[in-house]
Amino acid sequence: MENKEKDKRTSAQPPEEFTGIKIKKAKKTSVGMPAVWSSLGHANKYMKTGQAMKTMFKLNQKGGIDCPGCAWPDPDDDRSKLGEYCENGVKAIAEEATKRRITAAFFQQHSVAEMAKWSDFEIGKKGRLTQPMVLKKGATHYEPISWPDAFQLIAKDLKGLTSPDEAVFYTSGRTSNEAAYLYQLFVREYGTNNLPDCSNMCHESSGKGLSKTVGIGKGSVTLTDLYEAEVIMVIGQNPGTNHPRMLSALERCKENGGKIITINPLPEAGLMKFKNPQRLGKMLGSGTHLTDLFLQVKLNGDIALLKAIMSLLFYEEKKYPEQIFDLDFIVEKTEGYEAFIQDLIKYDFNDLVEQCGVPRAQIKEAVEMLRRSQKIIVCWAMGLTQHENGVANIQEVVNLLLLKGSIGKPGAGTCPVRGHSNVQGDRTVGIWEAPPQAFLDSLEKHFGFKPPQEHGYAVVDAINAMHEEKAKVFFAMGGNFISATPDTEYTAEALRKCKLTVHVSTKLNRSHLIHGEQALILPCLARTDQDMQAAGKQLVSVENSMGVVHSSQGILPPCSKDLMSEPAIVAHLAKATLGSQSKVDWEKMIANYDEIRNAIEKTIPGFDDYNQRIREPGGFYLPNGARKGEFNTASGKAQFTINAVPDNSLKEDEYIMMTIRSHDQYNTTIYGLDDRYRGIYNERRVVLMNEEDIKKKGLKKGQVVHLTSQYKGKKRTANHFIVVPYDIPKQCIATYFPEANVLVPIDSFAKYSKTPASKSIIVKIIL
Ligand SMILES: Nc1nc2c(c(=O)[nH]1)N[C@H]1C(S)=C(S)[C@@H](COP(=O)(O)OP(=O)(O)OC[C@H]3O[C@@H](n4cnc5c(=O)[nH]c(N)nc54)[C@H](O)[C@@H]3O)O[C@H]1N2
Ligand SMILES: Nc1nc2c(c(=O)[nH]1)N[C@H]1C(S)=C(S)[C@@H](COP(=O)(O)OP(=O)(O)OC[C@H]3O[C@@H](n4cnc5c(=O)[nH]c(N)nc54)[C@H](O)[C@@H]3O)O[C@H]1N2
Ligand code: SF4
Ligand SMILES: [Mo]
Repeated sequence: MENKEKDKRTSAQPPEEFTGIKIKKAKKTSVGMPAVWSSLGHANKYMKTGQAMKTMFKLNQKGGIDCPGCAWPDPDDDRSKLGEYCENGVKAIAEEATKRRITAAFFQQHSVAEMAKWSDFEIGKKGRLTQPMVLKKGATHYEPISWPDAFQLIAKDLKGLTSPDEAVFYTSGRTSNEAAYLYQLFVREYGTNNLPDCSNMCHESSGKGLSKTVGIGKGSVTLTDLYEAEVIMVIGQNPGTNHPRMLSALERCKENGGKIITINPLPEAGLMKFKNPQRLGKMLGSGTHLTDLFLQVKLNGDIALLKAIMSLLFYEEKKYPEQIFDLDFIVEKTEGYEAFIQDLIKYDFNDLVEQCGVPRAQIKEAVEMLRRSQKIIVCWAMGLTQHENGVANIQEVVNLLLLKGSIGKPGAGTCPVRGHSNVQGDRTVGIWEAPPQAFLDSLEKHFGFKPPQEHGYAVVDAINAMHEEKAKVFFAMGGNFISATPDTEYTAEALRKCKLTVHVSTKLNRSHLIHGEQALILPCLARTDQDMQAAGKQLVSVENSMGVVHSSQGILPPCSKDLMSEPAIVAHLAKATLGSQSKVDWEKMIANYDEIRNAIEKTIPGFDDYNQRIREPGGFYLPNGARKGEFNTASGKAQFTINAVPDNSLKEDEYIMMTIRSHDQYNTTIYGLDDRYRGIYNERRVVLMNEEDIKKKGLKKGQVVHLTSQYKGKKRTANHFIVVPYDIPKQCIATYFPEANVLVPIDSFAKYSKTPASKSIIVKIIL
């Protein structure tokens, strides 16, 4: 109890302190020389010089190291000799291959309460974790623990639970296929499907919406399709910051005569104009205009906008029968067209225009670009998925593509752009609280144990279960749960109620500081580190956003002899927990990761000759029905769906808020304090507002305000944000994630996918 009282005083949120804001004009062009300087400066500041060079040469090259940044794919053909990576890839590498170290002495010096007062930027800059640490019951400081003792401690608590379902096993998306597969195997043999992951907060809405409509929860396009498309729509995504090399693909599409429509409440610099750093000639010129048509939609106005576009297309189709829609495709390959059209024509066009906030003339321009095109790709990310109607958003995108027959042929299709570098692979190999029955059956057949049949907790359910003390052990394979999840204070209470919280991590983060009765930090090898096991140097594999599985092999000497690889941690934990009852030969699995890949090959379709194909340069594509126009739905047809236009009505003093990433962060890892493209420097506690709203509320640029959100009777507050005038629609505002996560209500999430609605939080601004 005493310990719990003390914990309550450590804040679960970043400190509400300012760092000294400078505001400049938002940029119109992205990348180019400033990005190159920025990334090289970053690498040199934090890494040993020789190691920085060595790593960069291997980054994203065939047979090299997969960038631990985002999941954007590498070209199948020749890769740029100037380096097949971006500024943020370099930052991601510099962050994990930092020369700084955290030792036992560091933890002796700094109490948990003291560290909790640091900003995320400060926490992240302390360096790599180097040995296992334990926070004993009632203790104020972490202290060293041996690996065997750490595994015994966890095993004891796991074995002491009334049911395996009282444990939760989280995964973040950097974990390799090999580690993820072994992890889910252990968790399922132990007896639970409680495998929530970062995907629950990310593209789960895409997975759910796409599975239902086109029969596969992944995108259908390849990089080459992007080059060939006639129109690419980029909706709710900021690739200039979050998937920088996507801009090169958009540039190639434009060079081939394609057009780009961007739908976003913000005119994101990266999408407007781009100087390609991989092509010298391009970098020195004035840059390529990427976006042909920018539709500045209101927050969560996408369904209204898409319906407005589709209504006009339908009107055109009536004028020019069979010239606008692909009726052959619709008849042969889809279901639900008539019902969809019946619903569509019910909407009043003027209402739709009002609801989306995009001028009528621009909607017509979009229709002009789409009406004769047959090869359309829609790319999207968090701007579509993180709403209560996130799944409906995706289904509405699919409706548009189905009308145009734009799926299952070259140059056309769905492109949900994935976040973490292996988040898609983790799901493919079994990190899923709701596994398909066929997969469970296949595990049973191959390994001879009965996996749990009931579905487990996704992220939001897991938090609630910990709150209700139905879950008592929280284990995280990577990630930063407290800062990534919604409703920070509520989630903190949930974690503090746990008997044990365990984090397998490369770097210190806030989740180590908001802990259960006991806590463990288990330091692991990172993507860039050499992984040596009994049979020699190991490689791992990852799947990118377009379903290509390829290898990655670290080259740097591990920063401490006390690090373990993620698969080794799982294997040792499994042995300690399951003992001789286990049906799996864990030692054999980790002696040579080929054994893990053999097991994947035997239990998951699409991985034939895994060990051979993973060693081929560039890897291999996983099967994808939608890509071939085969829809693996119950009826074998793609499904039109009816999705209501969400009600975004606001009271006069209310705003709809999105929580977004700055240019200098990777999720909860804060690389720096600048958001260069948006012209915001040295500060993260900002709220981006429309100039007229600022005036109307009697506020001034630079003024400090507080934000509150009220949802289902509960009020949440986040203090101290600096008002920054920005080109954003009226009554829409933006703050950064994770500073504003405290305002995201735990019970505001997408229907079907349970993805927290962190892009449409209703807030008030108070003084
Ligand atoms: N450098 C860097 N790279 C990253 C990450 C990172 O943090 N840093 N994170 C990785 C991860 S895990 C992910 S999931 C991706 C995230 O990549 P993004 O989804 O691009 O990231 P966000 O910053 O969340 O940006 C969402 C974009 O959607 C827009 N938006 C918000 N609401 C709406 C809406 O209602 N409608 C429309 N049309 N647009 C809207 C915002 O203005 C913003 O441009 O990036 C990955 N890559
Ligand atoms: N409000 C709001 N909340 C959001 C979002 C948003 O847009 N708005 N976005 C959501 C999204 S899209 C996502 S994906 C989640 C992200 O949620 P998470 O994936 O949980 O968070 P990250 O910040 O990516 O995790 C960073 C930590 O991972 C650890 N790490 C890094 N590399 C490795 C590794 O190789 N192995 C291991 N074991 N650990 C490693 C480091 O310790 C680091 O501190 O956040 C979600 N939360
Ligand atoms: S686009 Fe993504 S994967 Fe490619 S180098 Fe940049 S951060 Fe890494
Ligand atoms: Mo994500």
